Amino acid sequence: MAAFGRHYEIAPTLTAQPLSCMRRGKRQDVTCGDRVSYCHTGPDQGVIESVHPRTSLLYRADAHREKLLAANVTQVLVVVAPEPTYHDELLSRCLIAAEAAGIPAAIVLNKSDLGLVAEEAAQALGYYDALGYPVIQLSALQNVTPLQPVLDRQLSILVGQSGMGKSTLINALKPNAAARTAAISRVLDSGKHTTTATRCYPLQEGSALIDSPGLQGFGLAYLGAHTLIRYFREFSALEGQCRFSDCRHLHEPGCALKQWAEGHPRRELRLRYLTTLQQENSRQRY
Ligand SMILES: Nc1nc2c(ncn2[C@@H]2O[C@H](COP(=O)(O)OP(=O)(O)OP(=O)(O)O)[C@@H](O)[C@H]2O)c(=O)[nH]1
Ligand SMILES: [Mg+2]
Ligand SMILES: [Zn+2]
Repeated sequence: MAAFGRHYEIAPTLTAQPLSCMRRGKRQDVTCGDRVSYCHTGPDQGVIESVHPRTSLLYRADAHREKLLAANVTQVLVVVAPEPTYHDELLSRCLIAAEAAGIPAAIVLNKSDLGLVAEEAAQALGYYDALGYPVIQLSALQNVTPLQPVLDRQLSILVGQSGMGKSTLINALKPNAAARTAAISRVLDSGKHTTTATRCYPLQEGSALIDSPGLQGFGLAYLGAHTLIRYFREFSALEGQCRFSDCRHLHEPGCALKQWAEGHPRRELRLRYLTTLQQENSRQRY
């Protein structure tokens, strides 16, 4: 039900009173959404003995460390907002991680009440919509009904930068949730990293929503430099069509990706995300 540092909350059912737990040993191989075997060490305390096989695992990693985000989720919802400014590359990385984990993803554009800046963000996100990542535009402060059908019968996770309004969404969807939220910093154009635990909130029967701490980056070190292209929906069909089989899609002549992207700023941007990740992942040993 919840994971923070080496502490966990587990419950036999979504609505039961949770038990405060530690993992046996020093392993950090358990995350929110996991099914586990445990034993009681006290009336409301326990130890996690083992982690059951998962249907999905969303995680990030750099060369040194893996960080599990959630297990068994059936849907990833990347939350963005016009204020603080969302980072398009981070959004892309969240989508790549979902793609690599085989989990369907959608984008929630929050704070639609902010007017023109929200309109501009919606336009920029049209590119992802065309790729098949639905963009759901709403205001957590005014009306979250556009999200309700999307959540039905799903275990969904909200991911995104700090200050995008993930916890505010939780509170709007589940009035007694009392998830902590905090005002953004206009000076720093950022959120305040208010949420520190990953926590699962049961909604109507059969659906639940996981809130997670704001992301500052999203390392994908576990994806091989040469396989990355498969997780970019618009480029995957062009795999193997460059003149040189070892094309890095940078300056090589006859690059199918460069040709296709040329003159289209959004495509060029995504190609840069791909080549950045390729360089990142070929430099570091994982
Ligand atoms: N105008 C407007 N403000 C919103 C909306 N949703 C959230 N906010 C505000 O944005 C700020 C940040 O919201 P949070 O819900 O704490 O953001 P978060 O994504 O959970 O941030 P972290 O927990 O730090 O990752 C708060 O001041 C919210 O009131 C919205 O739809 N419109
Ligand atoms: Mg939060
Ligand atoms: Zn190429």
